[in-house]
Amino acid sequence: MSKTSINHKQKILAITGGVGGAKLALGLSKVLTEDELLFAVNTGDDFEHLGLHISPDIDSLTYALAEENNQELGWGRQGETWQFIESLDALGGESWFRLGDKDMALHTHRTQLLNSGATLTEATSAITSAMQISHTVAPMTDAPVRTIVHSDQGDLAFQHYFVREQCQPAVTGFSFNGLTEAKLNPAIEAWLEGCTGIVICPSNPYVSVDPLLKLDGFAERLRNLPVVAISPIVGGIAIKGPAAKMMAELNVPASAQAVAEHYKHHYPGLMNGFVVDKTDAIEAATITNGLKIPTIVTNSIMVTLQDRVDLAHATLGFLRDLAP
Ligand code: FO1
Repeated sequence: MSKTSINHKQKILAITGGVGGAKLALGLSKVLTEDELLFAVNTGDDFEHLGLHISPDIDSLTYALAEENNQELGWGRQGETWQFIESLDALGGESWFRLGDKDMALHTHRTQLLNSGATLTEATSAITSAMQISHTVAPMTDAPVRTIVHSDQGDLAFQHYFVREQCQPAVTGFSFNGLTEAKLNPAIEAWLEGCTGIVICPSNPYVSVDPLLKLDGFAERLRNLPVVAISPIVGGIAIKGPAAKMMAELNVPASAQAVAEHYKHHYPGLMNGFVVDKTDAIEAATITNGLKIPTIVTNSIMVTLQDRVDLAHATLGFLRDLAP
């Protein structure tokens, strides 16, 4: 895939978390060089497990950018074997969080780097470099931030909700332990100097995007930049993950429009543009005229690599049109 030679310098920040966001991230990485694009990643899903520091959203993005991600599962690495986790299970260990044999190398290496004093940013850089990823994958912060899911089965750590309980509990809300004390990753702060646009990838607004936007006044720092979000909801369903179920439980319609309303309500003035799938073309007019957020319609269901690249081009073209 040839890199598009943009006639003027672009410096894009892409906000991503989870599997849906990682799909567009790969498309963006094919269009923009490492000097034009930086990824800011949610770390609220992180947790300590089996003595390991697990960073699922960093890993989903890393494997996606390395084109090593497991397309069937959506998470983890392709071509996996499961000897470790099955042996652990046989020993009576905790096997509900499926750790593949190759994936285990990444978790143990990261944990060893962190235990030897590296920051999460440094550990992530060591791993992405080793996997020949040229773009920067920046954790939103190096401080510990942990998403807590409030539900009808009590307060749950994110992975307990998402994997152990398989998203069954009905959610009533979310909180982010450690968020108020956490500082924005300096690498992200530095990138904002001269940044020409922000892409909010099609990630879960509540648990993948909100932690980032609420961190250290980050949303305020984006005020005078063109910001475009791609809806993670298409035709009333989330392409991947529990976003639609969460919305239903929060008495919010599972629609692209409701995602736009979420961002407008919580971050007034932040969103300059919204991208919906052609399935939801009818909502585009309502979002544009009702919410006063210019909205474009395109194909946002990414099956092939070309779909990912096409959505990246459509989003970047929209950002350029919105730039002052
Ligand atoms: N998701 C699952 O639904 N089941 C799993 O067993 C599982 C294991 C896993 C291991 C490593 C990793 O990086 C991610 C893993 N995920 C698993 C996905 C993960 O829970 C989610 O991708 C994010 O936390 C939500 O975006």
